[in-house]
Amino acid sequence: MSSQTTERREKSNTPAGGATGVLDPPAEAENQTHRQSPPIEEDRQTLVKIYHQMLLIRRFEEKCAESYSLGKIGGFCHLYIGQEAVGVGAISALRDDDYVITSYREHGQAITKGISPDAVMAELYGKAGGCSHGKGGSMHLFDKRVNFLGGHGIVGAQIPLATGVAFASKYKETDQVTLCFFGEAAVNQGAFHESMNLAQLWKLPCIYICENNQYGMGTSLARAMSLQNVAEKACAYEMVSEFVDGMDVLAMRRATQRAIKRARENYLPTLIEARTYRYMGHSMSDPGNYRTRAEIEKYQKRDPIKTFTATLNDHGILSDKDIADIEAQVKAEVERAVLFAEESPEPDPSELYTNVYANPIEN
Ligand SMILES: Cc1ncc(C[n+]2csc(CCOP(=O)(O)OP(=O)(O)O)c2C)c(N)n1
Ligand SMILES: [Mg+2]
Repeated sequence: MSSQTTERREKSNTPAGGATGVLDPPAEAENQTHRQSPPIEEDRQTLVKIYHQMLLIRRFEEKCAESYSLGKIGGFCHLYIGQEAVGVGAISALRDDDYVITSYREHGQAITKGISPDAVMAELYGKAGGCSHGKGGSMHLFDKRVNFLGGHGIVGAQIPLATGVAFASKYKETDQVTLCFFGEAAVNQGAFHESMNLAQLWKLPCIYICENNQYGMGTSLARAMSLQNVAEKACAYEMVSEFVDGMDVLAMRRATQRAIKRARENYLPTLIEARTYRYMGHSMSDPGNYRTRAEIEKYQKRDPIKTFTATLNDHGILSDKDIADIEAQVKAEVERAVLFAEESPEPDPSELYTNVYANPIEN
């Protein structure tokens, strides 16, 4: 092993966090973060759409938390609050016919890909008007019409599925790409490594986005992963990878655009590590005793929505009035989604076995 390799490994293996072992962004990313977002190149319409989507999913999920506490949403419910820039920035770079597949923390990505907030909220309420007809709930949102392929509850399960979808696109000679989101705890699964190997070997148009929010349930990354800079793992497969500040929506968009270009033009996969943070517990039933309020507040200071609001305001793209108008519009959209969910009927008992792919045991 060369001394250079040894040195890199030693550096990577050193937990960079404090008492909790939480990772800060690597030094170069920290500089980028504090320096500025990338220069703005997008037109106003695109920027307003991105802003609107981030705010919509933030307010939508605040309402989810409220409805869950009132007992209107049952089962598990994992919120994305704090991570919005990752999903919105990445999906904003896609074409409508591209695919998105993700984990159970997917309300925001589902809405951004084009499922209506009404259909997502109704699904959380377990109602017939939900995008999975009330049978999936929070963790299993699907809509083939917008190429949103779930919503998967098994950690890492979506990674080989995404690889298969990308294989199909290449086989059929379409130029569609697949965006696959997963948490950093999924990276320790064998399925991640098997997928990376085949995607690079077979040159598949798949973009793997690791949302490194630094915790898998209550376990910090430092306690569970030997090489904690996830992007570096791509070198084992000779795959291109990139580290991105996941609190910066435009940085996410640019990195995804670069990956899409590689995927569409040359059928090449990419691994993106987006370092981010979730403000809420792992799920609604998590009291979060494994981390401090100070740690959460540290990340809230760099809140992706607040930062983007300031950027757009500073550049004269959104006035104070525009910001207030969008806030009011979003509030109305969320209220309408709740009303839709409340008024939507319960699934009919006759629907029990439709679209269920388990064979009943035959006697
Ligand atoms: C194969 C498997 N093992 C364990 C679990 C239980 N589990 C649910 S979420 C989770 C943590 C996943 O963390 P991460 O991948 O970082 O995603 P995040 O929740 O942070 O978005 C675990 C261990 C599961 N659902 N599937
Ligand atoms: Mg995580």
